[in-house]
Amino acid sequence: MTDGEKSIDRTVESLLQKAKQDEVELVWDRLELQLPQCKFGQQGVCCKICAMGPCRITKKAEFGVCGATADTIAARNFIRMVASGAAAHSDHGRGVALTLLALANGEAPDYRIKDEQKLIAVALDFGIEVGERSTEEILKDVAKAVLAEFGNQEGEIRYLKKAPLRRQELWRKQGIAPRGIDREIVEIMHRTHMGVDHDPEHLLRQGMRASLGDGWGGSMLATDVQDILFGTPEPILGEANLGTLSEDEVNIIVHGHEPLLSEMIVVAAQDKELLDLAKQNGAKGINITGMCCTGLEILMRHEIPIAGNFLQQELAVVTGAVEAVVVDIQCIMPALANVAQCYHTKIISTSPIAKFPGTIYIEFDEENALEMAKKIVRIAVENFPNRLGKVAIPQEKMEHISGFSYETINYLLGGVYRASVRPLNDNIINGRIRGVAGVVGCNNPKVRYDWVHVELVKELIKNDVAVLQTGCSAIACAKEGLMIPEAAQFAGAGLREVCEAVGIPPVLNMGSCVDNSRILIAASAMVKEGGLGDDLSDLPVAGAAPEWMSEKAISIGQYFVASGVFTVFGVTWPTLGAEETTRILFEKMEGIAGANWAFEPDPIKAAKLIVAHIDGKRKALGIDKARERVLFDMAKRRELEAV
Ligand code: BF8
Repeated sequence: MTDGEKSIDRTVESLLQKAKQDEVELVWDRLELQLPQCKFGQQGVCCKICAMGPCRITKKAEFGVCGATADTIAARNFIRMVASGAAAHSDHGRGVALTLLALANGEAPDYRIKDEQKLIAVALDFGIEVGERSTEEILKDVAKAVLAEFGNQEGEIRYLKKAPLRRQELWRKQGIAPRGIDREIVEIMHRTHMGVDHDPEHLLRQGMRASLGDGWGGSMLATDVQDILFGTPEPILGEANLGTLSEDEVNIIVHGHEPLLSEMIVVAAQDKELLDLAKQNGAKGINITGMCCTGLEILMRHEIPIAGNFLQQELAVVTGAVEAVVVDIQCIMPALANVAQCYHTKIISTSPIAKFPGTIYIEFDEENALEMAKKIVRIAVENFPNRLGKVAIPQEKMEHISGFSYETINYLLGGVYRASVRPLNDNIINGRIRGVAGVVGCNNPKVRYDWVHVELVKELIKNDVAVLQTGCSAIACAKEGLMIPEAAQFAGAGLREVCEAVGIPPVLNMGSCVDNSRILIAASAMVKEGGLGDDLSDLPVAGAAPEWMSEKAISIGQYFVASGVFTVFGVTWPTLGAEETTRILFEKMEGIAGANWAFEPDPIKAAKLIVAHIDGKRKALGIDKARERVLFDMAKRRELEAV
């Protein structure tokens, strides 16, 4: 691949050239040094869970030393990915829930309840008495109830009840309703230990169960608690891409996933003393931008610009204009520390569970959150005079409208008094909107960066499929101008008409990766609203992660599928060396959960799979022929009655 072919994002080519001049090694260089990558690992048939191995399954050696088959090995590897992904999302949920409890106990003085309505809604979901009780009392009960979901041992997690009734029954019947968030993850680690569970389908069912504990548990709780603490997102006009970095201000990038610290950094950056200090150091001000999911969290709530997605984290440092990158957890390349050595950038890690050699470590402490944030901002401000004269900020930046929480979509469609997804269902039934796709997930340097996301999304909207987005996929489409109302010009006639009538883009940014739970809630509301079947698997909807790389993406895909949503992944597929395990995932899951996985790296072909799936669902619902609503007069009604 030439530099120009590595991405459709024009910031990439220029910064790759700068990196070469500055003799900095980046993710693409390291990938090249890894080639050719191990096929056994890529296809899921390398086992290293015990010291008799590692074993690789070949035609000559069909069994591992213990006798495990390719299918057992691939299924075990696959659900270990689910376990890790579910653990990451859920531990994030636990982290914000602990802050909620600290707030209730008066131990997190810098935080507030920003959305009291959401607090009441969550309390009601948990069966917590609201009545005349004080907010503080309700808050304490909610925090304890949320935390109890992680360690629950019996029964099932509470939020499963947010799904349509038919779906809940199916989960129970299939034995995949998660009992507790942590329990299902631990059980995966137990079952995949040497010599425990060897039946591929049995293993994959546990993967479904743990993933549901993520989607309807850890992730959903993370989203709700963050909405309580920081506010439920509403539409905002934002900017995306590296052009949001500032030539003459102190640039601080917040990167990772938890908004606990970044919310405080936003506040600290407005501190008069620090702003004065910035001026004393020759800067015009303090510019906060976001990266990856932490970036999306503060973008959605504070209009903070987003500097980029996963593959731009190193490039941001290469601009030479970043005084500090403040990181918390997940998707932070350890290479950042090396790249930063060539510039003046300080990498500041903050999570007690995520340390990076070669970085400054300032441990996050919710009792002194704002003070800590100020300390971090001060380090960045004092670093401004150290810029090395190697500054090159790309021009590219794009406006976008983001902040489409489920509540906002409801309100935009139905208005304040009749907030509902009814107009969405009606437009699906009358055929203006063919269906809905959730396009989410990461970037992966193995494919042309951002291109697969953008091509897939463009093809979908061209076919009247409305697109809901989260994570790095959302940032990719924001950068490409697909999240402004004018993007309706790329949509098919029906979708365009609806977008223009409601005043929304055809591609909606719903937030970070834990916010995929918002997509589950929106889909459940579509079922409950009526007219589109009585289970999530009846809906003309689909999911996709076309440039995935992380285990979290596998957990997300698995809970989409286990929730009845057909899901297509691109790049590579981690069980291709095991025929039966792959068959269960691609063909047999439909009989268990009402949906299958699919693998298709070509975005146009992936879009075709999604459209064909949506058309199949429309046919099953009897709405495959576009119908306009006909208003019957009295004569017509009498005719009907006569029949
Ligand atoms: O959780 S999309 S690269 S940043 S894993 Fe990571 Fe993937 Fe981006 Fe957010 Ni999600």
